[in-house]
Amino acid sequence: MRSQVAIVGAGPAGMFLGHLLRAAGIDAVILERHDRPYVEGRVRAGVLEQITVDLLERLGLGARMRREGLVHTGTNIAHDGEMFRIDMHALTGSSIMVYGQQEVMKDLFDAAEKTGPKIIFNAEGVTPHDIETDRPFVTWRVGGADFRLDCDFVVGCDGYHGVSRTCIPPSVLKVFERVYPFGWLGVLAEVPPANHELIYCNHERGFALASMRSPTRSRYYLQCALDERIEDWSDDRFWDELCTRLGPEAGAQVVRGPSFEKSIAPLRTFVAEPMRHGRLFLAGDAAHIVPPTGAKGLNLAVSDIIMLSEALEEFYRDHSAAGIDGYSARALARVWKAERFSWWLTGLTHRFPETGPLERRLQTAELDYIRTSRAAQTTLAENYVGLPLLPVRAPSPTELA
Ligand code: RFL
Ligand code: PHB
Repeated sequence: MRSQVAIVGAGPAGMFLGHLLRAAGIDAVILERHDRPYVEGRVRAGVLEQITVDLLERLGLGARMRREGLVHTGTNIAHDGEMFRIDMHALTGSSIMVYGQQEVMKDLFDAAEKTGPKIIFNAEGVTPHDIETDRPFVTWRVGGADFRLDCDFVVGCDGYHGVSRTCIPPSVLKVFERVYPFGWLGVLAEVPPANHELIYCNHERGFALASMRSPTRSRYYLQCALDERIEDWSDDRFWDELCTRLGPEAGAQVVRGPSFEKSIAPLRTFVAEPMRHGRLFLAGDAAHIVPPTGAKGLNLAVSDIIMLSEALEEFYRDHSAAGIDGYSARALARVWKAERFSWWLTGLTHRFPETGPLERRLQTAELDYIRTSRAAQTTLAENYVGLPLLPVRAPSPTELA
């Protein structure tokens, strides 16, 4: 088999890239370890930045999102029972879209069934070869039979636990990592959300987040210990703890009901550099992980893919390697800013083992500063709705003054 590009992984990064390349007339095959129901069934991201919304529209896949997605012009921060709103739209001109990753994946897979790109599910033992040459290839097995795909480029969109990153020699790969000393216990329930917008909550017992998937489906998270067992969290215990952390006002709006998904996710800050080695590129969670506090993971995968597809188009259309040579540095410049934001918002809103009375006063002071400063709210809002794809020209000192 031959294609111009081999993509490992059919998560958001792999599927968006496959569709973008197909639209540009570049042929790609996607190799996915699991089947479609598994990839589509994972309950993950809920918040799309404008770049992700725009990309779905550009690919002609925006109709259901426009109908069913919820546009949020603001977000809320609660602190020990008090809540304030950040009007993102007034501060930045942009909003966010609440439309679950499961819905995004359904739209991407449905379209692929009609138009391509080609996806090979249940591909076991996917292995990239000869990535340091001009003739890389990928091998895998399905149902005991061996397959090989020759290609010009391999793109690793295979997430944090994927195989692609391991193909970059340790002497080349630099890894930056922090594992947080807590996780998020997440619950999905078929009940109306407590609030029409999200609430990020700092409470002395730990962080909580009130989110949603639709006007009738709520998504809630509680900061929990890493060794916590799901079995110890009955629905009643979850709702009680959530209401305590959200405080009397927002807590009173919580509608309780049976949960139909409950899981614990670890939190990690992770970046692997460079995002290209020879004919192998990394994109999305394969190259970087953010703690979910800023809702950046899926959106970062999308910004990588936009940059990489532009670079590959330039390679095939103009016979220029400038784009692919610049991909890693260009993508990492945006990745590190999103990493910084997610790390900062996690630090501001969570309880750490070292959080004593001093650290708590400092968190309170910073939250109060954000509540009362337009400049601080603008900084938060700009990062939350998503930074531009291209670095903004630095203003001169006189322009700043
Ligand atoms: P994915 O989604 O992990 O997909 C990788 C795909 O590669 C396949 N794969 C392989 N295939 C073949 N061979 C191999 N050896 C393979 N190894 C792996 C896997 O089966 C899988 O299908 O990575 P991708 O595409 O980079 O997408 C990243 C996003 O999924 C992730 O960043 C977000 O879900 C993160 N995230 C959020 N992001 C947001 O932008 N907004 C949010 O509100 C948000 N909330 C979240 C989140 C992630 C969470 N968890 C559970 C990690 C909330 C949570 C709780
Ligand atoms: C979600 O709805 O799953 C969600 C929303 C915002 C976040 C993280 C997760 O920051």
